[in-house]
This record gives sequence, structure tokens and C-alpha cells, in this order.
Amino acid sequence: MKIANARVIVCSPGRNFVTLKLETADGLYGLGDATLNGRELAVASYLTEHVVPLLIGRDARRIEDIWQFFYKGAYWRRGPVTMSAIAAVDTALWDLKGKALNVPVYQLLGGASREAVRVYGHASGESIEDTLAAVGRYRDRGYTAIRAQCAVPGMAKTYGIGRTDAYEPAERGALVESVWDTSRYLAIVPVLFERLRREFGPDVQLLHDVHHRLTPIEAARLGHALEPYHLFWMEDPTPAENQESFRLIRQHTSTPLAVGEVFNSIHDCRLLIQEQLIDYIRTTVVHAGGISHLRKIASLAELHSVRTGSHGATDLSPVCMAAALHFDLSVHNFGIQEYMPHSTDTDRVFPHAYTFAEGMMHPGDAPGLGVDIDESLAVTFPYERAYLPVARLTDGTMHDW
Ligand code: CS2
Ligand code: MG
Repeated sequence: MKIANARVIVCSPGRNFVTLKLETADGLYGLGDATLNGRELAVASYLTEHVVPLLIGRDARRIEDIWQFFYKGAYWRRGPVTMSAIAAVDTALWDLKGKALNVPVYQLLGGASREAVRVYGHASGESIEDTLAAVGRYRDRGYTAIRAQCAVPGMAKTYGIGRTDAYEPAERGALVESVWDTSRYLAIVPVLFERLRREFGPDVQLLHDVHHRLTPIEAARLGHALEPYHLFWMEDPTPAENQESFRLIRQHTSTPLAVGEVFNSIHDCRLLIQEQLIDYIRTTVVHAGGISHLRKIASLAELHSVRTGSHGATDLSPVCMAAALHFDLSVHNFGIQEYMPHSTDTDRVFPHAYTFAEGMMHPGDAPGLGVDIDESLAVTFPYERAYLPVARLTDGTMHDW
């Protein structure tokens, strides 16, 4: 099964996506997501200039060997651009193998370990009351796990607050700079979750994304303050380049911790997992080297009672969501999958077999990943530069957004 052609498709049905399409000499094709929000063209160029020329003629069945070739062969290791490019190749090869063998990819990963995949949705609001209403909408749609984010009084724009339930943080046009005030944030979050528990009771699983914005001791303080509300997880409490800093958080709180959506290899999270400094690892197919590498991270996590909780925001395309669901259905130490429904235009460009019902999803049983790309439609949505916002403290100092 020789790779005869490989093309990078950039489109923007409401937001930018980068898709790799591998075509074999015997007429099959496989898809891989290569979208890196705000740096899409960097990955598109890496693929076009440095990966595609080395792919043509290779045996598409040799998934692990091709992965190792592009990881070791680049000499320069890791990083979000390289690992997203490798991820796209890996994902497309798994798609091809499933199609060639006429089975859904999860059957190649060890088969189903569960009947369906539990997901969580994103509820947010400009006020605590708005956020309660949004959580109620998600509960009414059947979600049993819901992330809650509310605006912080006195701050014009903060991470995670969508104008509608469909939240897309990247903004076209001018870069958005927002102001951040940690003390105001620390004051409102416990109030939000006290209200949510009082309103919805103990059964709904509640999640919160700190989004890297606290210091370790501030994160320890917030985790401790949230303990009465039994969160499913508190996500990205502090920037995780310094994995050891999670020891301090762990000493002060039993609130479960989730980290990893910005990680791109097992080396970013090895200490966090081995020392059980986290409870869920958020690495995902598109940014952590594809299905092949994500399985290795999950295997390490399984040894240390850490479960998966893969990233699934709208800036990961339906190709990634499809691949994630095949992985989620099969992996033993599955925790939960993030799911933000894409726009109608995105779903038209990327028709897919996966389904949502009553808070659960399933990848479907189509051969391969069960996702496609309508290229004639994709071309009608040309790329538009868009950047993620940045945040500064009130004195102008750059901060984590
Ligand atoms: C967030 C994302 O989904 C999440 O947990 O952290 O919205 C993240 O901000 C975006 O994926 C960045 O592109
Ligand atoms: Mg997050």
C-alpha cells in the first residue's frame, strides 16, 4: 500500500483547520488533523515542505516505523509544530489501515472497552446567574458532566466566556489583549461552584478550567476552596513546564487535577504521571503525536492510576474528534472526553460518523475513522489569519491567557 500522493488542505469554515490527506496507489485515502490554533500555517508549511516529500513511496502499513522516521529523522525533537505534523501523518495512516482492512480504527486498537464515550460540555456566562442558566441548558441536552466558567467582575474579557454556547477563542483581525486580575478571579470561582451545587445538587459532574493563570500556591488555595463542591477536575491550575510545581498543589488539595492539552509528547508529562501529581492527562491526538503516541502516554498513565481526559475544543477538527473517539472507546483508563460541537459549516466540510446522545458519544463503525472532507466545499472557506488572545496584568505585565 504505497503512498502515492499527500496534500495539505487549509480551510476556514468559521475557524481555520489544517488537514493532511494521504492517497495510496490503490485508490484509498486517509485523513489527519494538523490544526494548531493561531499557528496553523506553521504546521501546514512543515508538512508541505518537510514531510510530504519524504512520505511519497513509503508503505502506508508501516505506521510505527513512519512515526519513528519523522520523530528521529528530524533530529530536532518535539514541539507543537513538529508533533502536530507527525500526528496528522499518524492519524491518516490509522485511517488508511482501517479502510484497507474494512474495520473501524477502534477495532485495531484492541476493540471496545465500553459501550460509548462519556463527554463534557462547556457552559459559560457573563455572570453567575448566566452561567447557571448555561449549565442548565447543557444538563437539558443530556450532558452529565459540564465545565463551568463565568466572567470575572471588572474584567472585560476572560478566557472561556463565549458569546454563545459555541466558544471559539481565536479572533480574526486585531489581536485581543485582555486584562487579568487573579484576586478577583479567586474570589468569584468558589462562589460560582457553591451556587452550582446548591442549584443542581451532587450528581452532575462539574469541571473548571483555570487555564494556566495561577501560581502553584494560588492554585493550591483555589483547589482547597473548591473541595466542598467535589469537582470532577480543576484543569491547568498553573503553567506545567515546571512539572515539579504540582507537588505543592497536591500537598494542599484533594480536588482532582487535569493537565496536558498544550503538551506534545510523553516527556512533557512523565513526572506528573509517575508521581501521580495529576488525575487526568489531557493530551490529544492532534497535538501529541497522533494515536500511536497518545496510546503510549495512556499506557504510562494506566500504570499510575491516571486516566485520560483528552482535549476536544472546536479548534481540533472533526478529524481529530473522530480519532479521539476511537481511542477513547478502546483505551482502558479512559476518564472523559471534552466535546464542543463544531459549527454547521464545519460539520458540512467534515461529514462524520460519530454521534452524540444523552451525554455520550460513539465513533461509529465506518471503516477507518469515519470522517471525510468535502474539498469542493472546503475551498469556499479560505484561510483567515486569527490569533488567540493574550492577557496582561493590570500593570501591563504579560500573563498567561
Ligand atoms: C481550552 C481550550 O478546551 C479547553 O480546555 O483550554 O478552549 C483552549 O483554550 C483552546 O483549545 C486553545 O486553542
Ligand atoms: Mg483547557
